[in-house]
Order: sequence, then structure tokens, then C-alpha cells
Amino acid sequence: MTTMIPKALTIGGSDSSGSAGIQADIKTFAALGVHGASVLTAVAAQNTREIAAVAEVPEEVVIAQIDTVLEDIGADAIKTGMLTARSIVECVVDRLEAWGASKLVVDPVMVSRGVPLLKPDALATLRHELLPLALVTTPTVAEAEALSGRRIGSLDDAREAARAIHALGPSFVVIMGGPSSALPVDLLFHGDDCAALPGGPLVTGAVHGARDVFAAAIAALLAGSAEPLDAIDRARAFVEQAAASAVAHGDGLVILDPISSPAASASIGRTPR
Ligand code: PXL
Repeated sequence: MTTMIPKALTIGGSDSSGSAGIQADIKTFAALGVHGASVLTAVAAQNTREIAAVAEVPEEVVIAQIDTVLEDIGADAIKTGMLTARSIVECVVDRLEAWGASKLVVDPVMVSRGVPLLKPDALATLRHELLPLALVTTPTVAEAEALSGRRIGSLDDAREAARAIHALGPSFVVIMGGPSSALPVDLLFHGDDCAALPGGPLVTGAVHGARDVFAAAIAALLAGSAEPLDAIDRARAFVEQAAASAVAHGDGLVILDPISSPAASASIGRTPR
């Protein structure tokens, strides 16, 4: 049966708690009426309290997953998240170049709850090989510092960092601020304009998965043919709604509920199931 359902692919790690990573992405794609395919790069054993262990998926398995999905199903947009190691970043870059990825959202995940999710020697490859392929990137303040090589102690520093990251390739850079960081807003830079996004930072530390759901929602909305600025706008509304219905499933961080967010799905003309 031929259908017009948009398709998105996420390339990232499994979060066994079901809060972040691939699980957050697939839920977000589903809530937005987009078919979600997933390529696993790593398996993280975690609950709401901690990340207990991380294991990498072998490179040849990452490559085989990407090729198998793209040669048959294809993807209207692609998101990358946790990539763990330089060798994995390299093979993801190689396959994305081979297949072409015009709507690529790079969430440059480096650390979560103090646990490194990207090895330091992978930074240069992410910066100079993956970011040039990206349409949108969504670093946190610490990741923006690493990518730009600049310390962010003020809003002006963040503007300069966003400009430097934009110069690496992505047309749209959203630096995810935090309530107690030097950047108490989310900052969007897209070449002409650098603006604080309304409504305060999405990543507050109180809920787990906000950055993942944000980047996945941008990819889903791009897959559904939204323009990038519009996708970023609607993805914010989607995260705010998912955060408003976050649930304390364990003793630690509360978990966003992307499935509860019908607003943005209506905006791409599909109703959530
Ligand atoms: O939120 C970033 C992130 C991405 N991917 C996986 C994660 C996390 C955070 O915990 O576990 C698999």
C-alpha cells in the first residue's frame, strides 16, 4: 500500500529508561504522525536515577542498519543523537554523504548526568565532518563551548559561539540554555539574526529527554515539509506540552510524555493515534 506518511530516521543510542535517546525520538515521531526508523549506535543501561553502563554497537552493524533502512524505506529527514565514538561518527558521516541527507538535524550529544556519551577524540570529526552536513544543530551550552572553542559566560559569548558553529556548516543553530547557566534562554542563530527564543529554556534539568524530544520534533516536522524556522517554533511548543505532562515513573528525573502532545501533530495535518 502506498501512503503519504512522512518518514524520519534517528541515529543514536538506546536509553533503557524510555526517556531519552532512540525511545524519545520514536515516541516523538509517532506523536507527530511520522514513521520512525532507528539506527542504534549504543546501548545505555539507565533508569531515572543514573546511567549505569554504556556499550557501543559495532561499526559494521551501524553501517548495515543505515544502508538497510535507506536503500528500501528512505528518510524525509534524519536526526543524529548519541554517537559515542570517533569511528561511529566517521561511519555515520560516510553513509550520510553516500545517501545524501538534505534535512539533517544534529543533536551533538556529549554528556548526560555527568556521564560522557561522546569520547573526546570524536569531537573533531563531529565538528568538521558531521556538522557541515547538518541543516539544524541543537547543542547545550557546554557542547556549544566545545564546538566553538569559546567559553560562554554571557549572552554575547553565546552569540559569538552560535556564529562560530554556524560557520562550521549548519544553517540553523539553537543553543539550549539552562536556568542556572550563563545562557538562561534558548538562542537561535540562522545567519541573519540571533534571537532568544520566547518561553525560557527547554532543558531545565528537572525532566529527562527534553533535548531529544526537541531535536526529534524538528526532524519530524521537517520530514512533514515544514520550513526550518517553523519546525523549530512548533517543536518548542511540542516539548513544552510534553514537559507539562511529564511523569515521575521512578525515584529520579521525571520523564517527558511526547505522546500526550497533540498540538503539533494537528499542525502537519495528522491526528495522533
Ligand atoms: O539526552 C541525551 C541522550 C541521548 N541519547 C541517549 C541518552 C541521553 C541522555 O541520557 O541516554 C541514549
